Amino acid sequence: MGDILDQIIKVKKQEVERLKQFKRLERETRKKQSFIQWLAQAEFVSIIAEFKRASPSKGLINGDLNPKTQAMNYVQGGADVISVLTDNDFFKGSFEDLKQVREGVQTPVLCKDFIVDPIQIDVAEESGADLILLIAAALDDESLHELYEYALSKELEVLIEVHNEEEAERALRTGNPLIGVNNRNLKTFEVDLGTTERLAPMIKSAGRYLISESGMKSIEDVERVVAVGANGILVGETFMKHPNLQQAFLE
Ligand code: IGP
Repeated sequence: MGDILDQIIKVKKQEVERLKQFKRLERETRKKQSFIQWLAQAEFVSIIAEFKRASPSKGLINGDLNPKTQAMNYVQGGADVISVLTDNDFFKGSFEDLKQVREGVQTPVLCKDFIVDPIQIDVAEESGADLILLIAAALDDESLHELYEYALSKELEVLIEVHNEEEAERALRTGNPLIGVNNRNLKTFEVDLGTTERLAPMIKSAGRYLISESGMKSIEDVERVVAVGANGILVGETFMKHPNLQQAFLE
């Protein structure tokens, strides 16, 4: 048995087979909300607030919250984007959660999943996503490029997630303007905000938008990543526990 990311990908491939059994009607692509356009004019760090019921490292976080209500709370508290974890096996989320969030908010919505096949992008799009996540650690270069191009063809924006220099280089090579640095190592669950500090110069000097993801619990944490040029922060657990975003970082 490999690490947790290997396990997640293995289960994900079974899910993909199930998704493929439902034949889909071709529909017109929906008009999307652009996070990239928002970032281009943003004066402050943008906030991506995540609907995250559970995680393999933390277990249940606040598993029974209503996705629509929570997303509306997030927006009222100042969130610019809502991220929804749609993985069910390890994070207890679903595409149904994504649909409900979509009903509640006008902001861009990010589908957070372990995407390994275009069919997942179809389902994300149909469920109301404006953006999708692609995790460099979970994809070889060929799949990364193929899925990236497929998402763009559906008029979705893409957040490419990296955790080290090699992944950052691969992400930069796609030309994508939006790069997420995950402070949590998906193989060990260790969190280190130093990861954002280390990779920021590479990403910023290439003229891309930098999103710092995971492990932020205080204003000091946010200040640390903003100091190295983060254009956005992605926060799950802390906001799930304190739906009032203004207070979440102060307690
Ligand atoms: C949120 P946190 O530590 O604030 O709950 O982290 C988000 O960054 C994290 O859920 C995440 C994630 C991922 C989850 C980042 N990348 C990839 C699943 C898959």
